[in-house]
Amino acid sequence: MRRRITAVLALALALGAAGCAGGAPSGGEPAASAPAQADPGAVADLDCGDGELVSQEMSSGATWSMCWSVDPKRGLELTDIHLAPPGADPVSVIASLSISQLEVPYDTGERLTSDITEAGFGGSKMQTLDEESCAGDRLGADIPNVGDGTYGKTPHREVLCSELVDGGIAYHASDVAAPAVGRRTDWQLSSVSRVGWYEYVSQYVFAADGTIRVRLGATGDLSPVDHTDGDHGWPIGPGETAHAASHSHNAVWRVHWALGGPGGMAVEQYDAEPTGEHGEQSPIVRGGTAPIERPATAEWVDRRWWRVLAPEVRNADDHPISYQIDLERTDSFTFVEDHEHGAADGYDVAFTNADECQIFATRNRGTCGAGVPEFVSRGSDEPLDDVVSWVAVGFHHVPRDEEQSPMELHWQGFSLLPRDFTAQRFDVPKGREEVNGVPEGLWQEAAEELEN
Ligand SMILES: [Cu+2]
Repeated sequence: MRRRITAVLALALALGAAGCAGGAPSGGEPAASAPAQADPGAVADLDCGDGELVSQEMSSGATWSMCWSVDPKRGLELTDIHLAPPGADPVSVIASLSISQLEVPYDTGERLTSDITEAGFGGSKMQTLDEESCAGDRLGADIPNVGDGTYGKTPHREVLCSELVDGGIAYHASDVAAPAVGRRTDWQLSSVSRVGWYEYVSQYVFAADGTIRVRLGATGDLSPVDHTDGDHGWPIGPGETAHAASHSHNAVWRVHWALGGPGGMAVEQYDAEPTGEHGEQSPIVRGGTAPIERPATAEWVDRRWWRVLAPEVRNADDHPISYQIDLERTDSFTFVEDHEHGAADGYDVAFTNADECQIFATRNRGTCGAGVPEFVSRGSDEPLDDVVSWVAVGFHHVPRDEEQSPMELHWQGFSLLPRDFTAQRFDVPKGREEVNGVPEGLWQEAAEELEN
């Protein structure tokens, strides 16, 4: 309860600060699904169970709220993620979000770890934060030293860092019609887990515009026992000595969506292809979406992206609210485990219906399948509805001299972008309130002036 009050207090302070900074948000339209209430409390009223509620008002006037907890295997898990546009009620976005496997195969073929299912990011692997590792608020949780806490001690430790940072320029736009410059805040939630010689930062960045950036950072030390030759590593000692073995960090996150509420969702893939025809000035490219109706895996190609949408929940422009999965062009991979279990190709993203037994992307236990390719094939004749996205982001790590020692953090991840969550941006600056579609009046005159 104390945490809740602290969060609300922080919210009031943030509101005050936003007011002083000027540029008060005004134009964002609430998503149509939000039930009308006398007092649109921006913080979702959540029952977090064993977890804790955290919330943050952003520079745009939007408010994020969610529960956080620590799973012995998956480490930091965020649940019931809600986003309230400025002046509107919170809208459900994600039911649960966490990493679901981190596989590290060495190029020598001599080592393979599945860090989430073997070691885990929670329990004693999760590091206690201090002033150096967290410049924001350090939040505590009961972290069992052994398994789920049935045995051993369960100390209360500060393991979550909640940090509101300057996110740089949000927009910088034409001084012809209505000059506007604005900065934005980013809210970072992160934890640190030690697995072997590596230390991993699990980070989720909630941005003022509704974007969610999912990140895994790796630091610590290169393995002191994995050295090889020039074909499988890189010399990090003097001359041609100490070839540290190259390896991959194969990460998959599980995103269980609850866009506009649980279930009732759909998935689409967008593609755009050059037609081979040329217009007056440029090649003609044709693009559009196609439904992914049943569980499936998909691979990234140029110009391709996916979105999860709530067809029944509409913004003020009558567009279904959705979130886009943006892979930010990273290394593709096929899990070694999957390949050994008959999967011909890897995937960049896969879609399944939620099943509480389907938790780990590989080495999943139970009768519901050993990993994502099996989850997909088992569910392939049910229509997608209660959508889970499995997002795969790899990083082929060739060690560098500078990584001794310790290793500078290197990051891999992806973004989830709101697409049509609201009819306009959350924080419409003065003079742009009416811009929604083809702009009129002053804007047309300005456009004509620019053309001439
Ligand atoms: Cu590495």
